[in-house]
Amino acid sequence: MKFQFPKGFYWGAATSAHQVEGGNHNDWSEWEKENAERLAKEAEKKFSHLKNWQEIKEQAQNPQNYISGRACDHYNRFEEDFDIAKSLSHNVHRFSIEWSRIEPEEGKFNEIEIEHYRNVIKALRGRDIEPFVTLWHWTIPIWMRDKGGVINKYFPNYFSRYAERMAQELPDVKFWITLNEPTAVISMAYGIGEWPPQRRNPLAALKVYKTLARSHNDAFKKIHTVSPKANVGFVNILSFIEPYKKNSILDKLTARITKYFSNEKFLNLTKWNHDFLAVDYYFHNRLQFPGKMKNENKKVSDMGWELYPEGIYYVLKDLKKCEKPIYITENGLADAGDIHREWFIKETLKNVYKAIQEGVDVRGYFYWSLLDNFEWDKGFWPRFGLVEIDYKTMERKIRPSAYEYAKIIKNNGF
Ligand code: IFM
Repeated sequence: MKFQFPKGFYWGAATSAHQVEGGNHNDWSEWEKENAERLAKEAEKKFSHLKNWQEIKEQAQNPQNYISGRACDHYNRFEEDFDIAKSLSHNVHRFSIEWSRIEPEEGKFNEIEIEHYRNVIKALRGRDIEPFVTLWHWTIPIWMRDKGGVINKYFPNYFSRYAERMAQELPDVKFWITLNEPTAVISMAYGIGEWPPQRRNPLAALKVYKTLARSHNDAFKKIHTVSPKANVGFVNILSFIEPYKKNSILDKLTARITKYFSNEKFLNLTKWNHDFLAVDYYFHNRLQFPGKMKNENKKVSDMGWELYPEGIYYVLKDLKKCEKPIYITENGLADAGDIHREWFIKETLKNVYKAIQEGVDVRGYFYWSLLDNFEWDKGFWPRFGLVEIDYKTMERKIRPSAYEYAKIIKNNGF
């Protein structure tokens, strides 16, 4: 075996509530209804450059594609899905709790929904799969949206009250993730302004850094008060950012500033409050002043994202100085034909292995995602799953790469 991982390494996959459960009612589900027609009309302009445009065209131009609806019906089929994860030898699974189910009205917690997530955890434990539980994977209850959502200065109070309640209700959870990829929301909702509430405003974006950082910090403390031994962190989406020309001062400055806002600022604002670092790795940004992407794009996913597995090595090396255990809580690609997935997972793992050999304390890897799912404003056509979903019949079909990943897991390496 060439790439033998440390004993006890966690191997699995991740999902998020809104993307797989179905039947959610939150700020996103409302936004989808209002924007589906527009997104379908814009599809050609946005995606016709993709090599697979002919294959996705019909779906991408259909407004229904942009409605999460029943998604994968995972809410009702989680047992079946965890059977699949078990059959693929996963020993860990990351999922999220849907806040809008738990607290559909301000201050009123729904016991039935709490019980649902208790059962989800039980189902994982019953299969010897360790749960990593995310409390906020972007969607918010309607009442919170009506108060302004994440920009409301009291958002941290509401969020940490919910987090505390969850810690009380689910005391055996060992790994809590407060927030998923806060900087993705900051940039997509408040920077670029494409996601709800589509507020393109740099000052608002700066404010949201603060409200979300406080949300994490407050939740971190509250969860620890309830469960002193729990491990609590937030998920940071970290890109490998480099200047296009190594000797250009302006390119270097562009890369430096981008790196600060996307990789470092949030971590600095939450500095003392992590038991572990959680990293989602997808992007390589080779930047030319004043912000042009100059990636080589030798291989790209179905969404046109560059496949650059070697970047994870640099991201991990950068985190070594934090001296905390690291979990790769997401890494994956949209690849409907399952052409690159096995290669991508293996290349990524080689680079993770290299970082571990150089002293970085990486303890787990979660492929994104266990299932094909609802990819936010792109809808259902991007296929990230180890398991393919037929959205008409809800049939699950394991992709060949998932079996290759299972072999790696069984051998704790390859
Ligand atoms: O689907 C998303 C997920 O919700 C957060 N991380 C990135 C994934 C792929 O875009």
